[in-house]
Amino acid sequence: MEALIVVDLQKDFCKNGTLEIEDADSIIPKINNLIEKFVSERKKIVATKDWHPSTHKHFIENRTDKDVEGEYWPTHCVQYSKGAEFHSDLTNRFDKIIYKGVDENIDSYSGFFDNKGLKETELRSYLDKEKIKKIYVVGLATDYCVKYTVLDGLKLGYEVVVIKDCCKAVNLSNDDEKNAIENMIRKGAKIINSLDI
Ligand code: VGL
Ligand code: ZN
Repeated sequence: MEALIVVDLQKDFCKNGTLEIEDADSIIPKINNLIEKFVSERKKIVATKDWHPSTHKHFIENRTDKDVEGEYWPTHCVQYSKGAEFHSDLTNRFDKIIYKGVDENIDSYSGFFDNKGLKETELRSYLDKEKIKKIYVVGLATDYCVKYTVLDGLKLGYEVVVIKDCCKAVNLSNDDEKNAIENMIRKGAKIINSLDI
């Protein structure tokens, strides 16, 4: 079986969000078309949600002299906040929602594991229960949560397809999106366009 994985399409990453990704809103109609297609084919659709406690150590606002490993970000996707909601235009036909980044000390870019590889979400057990072997990944952001979800998916043995025009990158550096795509291809992901599906 195949499933669609919609990564972190939450208000805080979209227009006027606290961690706004350029042009993020433009992928929503294309993702909605994919959702319709997967619904009509009776295939499962999973969404991930970045779901941080307000005390999250990776928020710039909570930074102390004791540095944490990894990046700092503006406060975003705080549990139960408006910014953590799905974008209002996104078709909510999800069979399963995976919450990640719930630990205040450890960030979690991948939908499968936290950044230290210590804790696992329900994603793998859900996919395995549904006999899903191939996943199509879309959403935000190409160079963070999409990338790490794809790399973990490959490590776990799934066939992984990234629909590139249904993803947007943070691009803290100019080449981040390009490097992320190259990295995912090198590790075995297939990159396609939404028109090719
Ligand atoms: C993400 C930065 C911080 C993402 C989440 O969804 O790619 N990026 N938290
Ligand atoms: Zn986050």
